[in-house]
Amino acid sequence: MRERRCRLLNKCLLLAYDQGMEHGPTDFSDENVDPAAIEKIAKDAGVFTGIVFQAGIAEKYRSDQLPPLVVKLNGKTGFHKKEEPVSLQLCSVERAMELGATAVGYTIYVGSEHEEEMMKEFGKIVEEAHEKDLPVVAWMYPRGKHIEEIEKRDRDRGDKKEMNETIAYAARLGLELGADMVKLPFTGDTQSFSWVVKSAGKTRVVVQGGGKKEEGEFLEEVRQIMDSGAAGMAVGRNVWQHPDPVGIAKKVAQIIWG
Ligand code: FBP
Repeated sequence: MRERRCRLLNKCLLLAYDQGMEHGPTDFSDENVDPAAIEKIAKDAGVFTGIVFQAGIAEKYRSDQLPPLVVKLNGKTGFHKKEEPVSLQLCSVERAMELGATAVGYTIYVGSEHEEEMMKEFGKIVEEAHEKDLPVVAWMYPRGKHIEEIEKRDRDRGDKKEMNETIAYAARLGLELGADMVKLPFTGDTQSFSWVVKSAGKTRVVVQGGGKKEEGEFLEEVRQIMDSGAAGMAVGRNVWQHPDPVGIAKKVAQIIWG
């Protein structure tokens, strides 16, 4: 494994900014709707080990002073919430490299009726990216009606046993498919998340930020995630929707790197 792939395997803090495709501009304010504002946050904070863009933004806003670029290769809109989730490849590995990517990202909706299609596409991406010595980050998100059934069974029992085991399954699936890093939801406690991290083996684990939370709650979550043995965070809204994005980014980095 050459240097470029190793770099992603260390502790990391990725700044995610692909929500414009996934959710539309609804997440944005007058300021952070401008990708240039996100670039300024990344530059001023100086703590991010990567920034996640879709190809369109990477093409128009990429600058050399930014953290290493992770180009997201697939994505979907928010218009099909009632259907089984599926997200297919929109950008090639080759194009991502032309745009300056130092890693590529891809979402698999684990448990969706379309998971096989995404796994197949992801397998080919891993093959091609690794041939070019490019690390691959897999957003492993359990979603769809089978996952909703699991959540319902957990709710009826009053625990999160099955869902936590599903997140560990998603982590393991990432390892089996050849991901260098998996991005997962947090289970909510250190004990269950340590099992998730163990299940991922040599595939490093980062955690999504999710919707904007109160600062104390968010930072406590980051502490628990790091105590579980995770490599770091891949966070968007909890940074750029914060009144002090640079300040919160530095606090997260302080927890990750101590
Ligand atoms: P956040 O930290 O803002 O949650 O970003 C993480 C992320 O995975 C993004 O990369 C992606 O656009 C978004 O969440 C998808 O959110 P969801 O699938 O929950 O709608």
